[in-house]
Amino acid sequence: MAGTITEKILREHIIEGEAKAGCEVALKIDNTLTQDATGTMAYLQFEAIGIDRVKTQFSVSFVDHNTLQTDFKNADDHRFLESIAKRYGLYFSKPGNGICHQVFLERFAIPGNTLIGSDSHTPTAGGIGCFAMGAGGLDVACAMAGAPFRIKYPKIVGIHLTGRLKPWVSAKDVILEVLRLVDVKGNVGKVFEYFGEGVKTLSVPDRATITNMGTETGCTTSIFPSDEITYIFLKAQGREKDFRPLEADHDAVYDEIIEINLSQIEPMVALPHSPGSVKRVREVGPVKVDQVAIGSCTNSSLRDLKIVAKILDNKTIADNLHVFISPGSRQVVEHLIEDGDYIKLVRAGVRIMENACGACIGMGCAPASGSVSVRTFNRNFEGRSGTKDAKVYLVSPETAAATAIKGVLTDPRDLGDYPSITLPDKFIINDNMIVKPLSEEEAKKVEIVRGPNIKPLPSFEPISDTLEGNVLIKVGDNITTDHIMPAGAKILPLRSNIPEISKYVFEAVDPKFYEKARENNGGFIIGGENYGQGSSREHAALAPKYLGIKAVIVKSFARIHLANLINFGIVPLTFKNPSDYENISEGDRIVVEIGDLKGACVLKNITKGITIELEHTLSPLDAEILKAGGKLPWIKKQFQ
Ligand code: MIC
Ligand code: SF4
Repeated sequence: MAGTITEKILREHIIEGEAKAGCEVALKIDNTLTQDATGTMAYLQFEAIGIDRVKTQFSVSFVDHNTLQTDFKNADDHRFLESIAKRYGLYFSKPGNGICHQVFLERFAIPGNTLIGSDSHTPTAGGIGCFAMGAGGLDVACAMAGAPFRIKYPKIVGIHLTGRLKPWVSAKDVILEVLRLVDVKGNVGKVFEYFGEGVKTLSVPDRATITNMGTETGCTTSIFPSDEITYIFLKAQGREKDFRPLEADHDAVYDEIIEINLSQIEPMVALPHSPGSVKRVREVGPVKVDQVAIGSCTNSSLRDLKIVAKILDNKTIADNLHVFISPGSRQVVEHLIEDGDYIKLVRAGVRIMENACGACIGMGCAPASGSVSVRTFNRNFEGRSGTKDAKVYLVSPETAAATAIKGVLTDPRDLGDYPSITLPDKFIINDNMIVKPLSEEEAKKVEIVRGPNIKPLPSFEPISDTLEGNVLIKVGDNITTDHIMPAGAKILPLRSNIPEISKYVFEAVDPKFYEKARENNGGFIIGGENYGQGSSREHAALAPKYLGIKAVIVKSFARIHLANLINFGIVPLTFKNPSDYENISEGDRIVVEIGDLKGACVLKNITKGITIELEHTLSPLDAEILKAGGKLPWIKKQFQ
């Protein structure tokens, strides 16, 4: 049967449901990944389900986000995660081994497999032809317990690549061009599948940069074929046995096609504060820059850092700025050292940080007040850098390096000849920071270590048919999970402590939100389009739930956040007529009749004396889960 890559992989993994766009399907999940900031919750939930060992082909637990150890909290979490991995049969990648997505791509990802990860950039593995999706921690816990993962069968958008990138233009510019075309909203339920001759000109790490930042479009995932280039990468990683060819058939039919001629792409930049505000670097002009940061799971591969080293070789960074580099993995660092690139970076004046998420999630390297930071990352949401009034621009490694030399946002083509780099036929393979799963017998003897930072999971009650309360906050379009539940060096260490972290919900949007939620005994959130875009952090649902949020009523939701709301028993509703958004204000008293959530609902605005029609996209199963008070009580029952 002819098909796209997506159809081929999904066909092999659908356990239940119809392969028709918009219909719910249950997928068998081959692999899972977690990172520390979402992982502690995911494993507390896995423990609560009560399974003795992970049931996937393999699962990996990484530590890459909370690596600053300013007190016991993060270190406690690391120790907990290591003991959990040993107890339940997972691989454990130690802090310092690298960013989960980069290490997963190098050492674990398998073409044709399904993967879910408790991190929204899990689609990075789509660069190798793996069907990889971000999910809430609870969904990952369920997959580890052997339960299928449910999604709406996607619409498949074919991105037809022709031509070849010109010198100084790289994969990051391709995904920025995609974002310029499709923006950060309106892509829920789509898979972006790349095909065409242009694909053959991109290496696996290039492809992974594109699928990584594809997350910012809000799609379910992005995927590339698995072809001879994939084989070369896997062979260089000593993993050729994991190769499997996987390409769309010539007569494959896509729901929509986007044409991109790689030869016509120029250096691009996403302006503050959205990855979708994309322009050509040339159009933006020479903005004065205070900081350049290179790294993150988007642009920290060996190729990316080698090109930066080549550009900075025998140069000095401009006087007016500071440069940080966070390599993606220890494999990348070992190569930079062996190949003599590390010294080039150090000599140029770069501050080389740990191979971890670091600056990308505000774990250090926060810019100065009101300053401009040019970064190779994937997100530039307001305040995410750790500095509320900083302006963050997103660019390619080439543009970042050119900017570092010139001191102003610079089109790298201004530097003259494009340096050439060579990548190894065989990467340095050193897995000594990956702890392998123990045998079943050994695993049973492991004691789980819980420090005082790990608080038990809160439990929630079934939901009644009528919800009543006050509107606690009304927000606009494109609210990110960073707005709802901020990250950064101060708040991230509280991820394993829901009562404590809930004090920071909406902190930057309304510093009084926590008090209001407490005084009103919970209530409602009203929002616009694309509510909950960005991170997969389930804390953006779990902490509001803990504060008594009953329902979130918006114009539209981002996919992972919608699933997280259902998982934690907050009712996600949308306006039937988006203009009704205007008919509710903060402080209004409202009553929502949800009944059994099988059909539409009605909202009575008691303060304004009006009635508003609401809708939802909940399947009967979602409704059942919600009414039970969330997925944990529901899944526990299934396994009993
Ligand atoms: C992010 O990039 O926002 C994060 C931090 O990696 C999150 C996960 C988290 O909040 O822990 C993500 O992308 O899902
Ligand atoms: Fe880490 Fe940033 Fe990637 Fe999130 S986007 S996984 S914080 S590097």
